[in-house]
Amino acid sequence: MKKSLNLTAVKAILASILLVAMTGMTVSAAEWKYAMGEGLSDPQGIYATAFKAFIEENSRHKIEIYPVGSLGEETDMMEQTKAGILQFLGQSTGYMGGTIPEMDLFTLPYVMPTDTQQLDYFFKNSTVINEELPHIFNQHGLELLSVFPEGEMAVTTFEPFRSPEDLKGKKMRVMPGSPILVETYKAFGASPVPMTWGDLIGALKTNMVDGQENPTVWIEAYGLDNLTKVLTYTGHGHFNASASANKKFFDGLGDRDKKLIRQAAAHAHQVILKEAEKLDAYGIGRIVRTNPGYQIVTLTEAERAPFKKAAMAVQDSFAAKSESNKKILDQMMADLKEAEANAKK
Ligand code: 6CS
Repeated sequence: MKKSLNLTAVKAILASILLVAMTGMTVSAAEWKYAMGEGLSDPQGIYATAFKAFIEENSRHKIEIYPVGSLGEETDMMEQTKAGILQFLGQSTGYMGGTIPEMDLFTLPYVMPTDTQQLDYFFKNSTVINEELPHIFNQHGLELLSVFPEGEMAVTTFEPFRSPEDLKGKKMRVMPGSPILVETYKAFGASPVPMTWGDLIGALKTNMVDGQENPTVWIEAYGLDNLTKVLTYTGHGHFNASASANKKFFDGLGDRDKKLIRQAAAHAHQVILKEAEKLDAYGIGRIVRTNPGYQIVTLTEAERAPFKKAAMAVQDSFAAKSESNKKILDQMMADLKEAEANAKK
């Protein structure tokens, strides 16, 4: 005998289909992959862990975090994300300028401030990050979620330096995805060597390179102070990282999941910005305590002057590469002026 569904059951089925369609409610739980260029206890790991916690506490979805090395080098991750193999990417901006030229904005010498209050204001309020870069990331198949600071760049070498002349002929390792970092160290008198993080320790041990730059929290965490003799503050740069999603994946989500991801990113952004205010002090504090014989040099304003002069040509070179680069640099300068004015309040 043909069983016919009674009217109530049909109505209930239609209502639940309508509910899912209207709310974009994701009834199925998903497992999303998040790869990053650092370890879980590093700044990018702090961000990713906070992001994961928010997603898993507010949905049935799961986030699998892949720290650097677990899926290959940081250089591979952008392509894996653009291909949709990964849903989320945590990446150092120094690895991105070769693919997204505008991202070399964050590696320009003597542009980013070193003051943590100005940085905090900038990373929360800047037009560059909140309005301009999202469109640029979309053009590259990515959905920008966050850009955040990890600390002032410090230069570690085997010999002290105080001028571009002192750096002449010195092989200085730079992150491998940034034409601007190459131009910067050439302008500083050195011979830049683009190299992934995975090759740097060995290169320092075998004197394949004469020095490198990184924030102190990273220098201390990975023992770079034990592989070099001098740490020099030049004031020329800041280490920053980004978080993004594969755009096709993101666009294919329902409104509810899109909102969930945006809220998780905003939460993780707040968590890492709070932490970022302390990272430099943590880093140098631990170096001084654990490696008391390590030489720390802070260049004077007079010693910084020739480096700053050389940096102007690099900034002009960045702006000259495209109309988009010039536009975003002009906006960055305006955002930083606003950050300087507001941080003083
Ligand atoms: O120097 C590097 O390549 C690494 N430095 C930091 C602070 N994060 C990850 C990156 O690969």
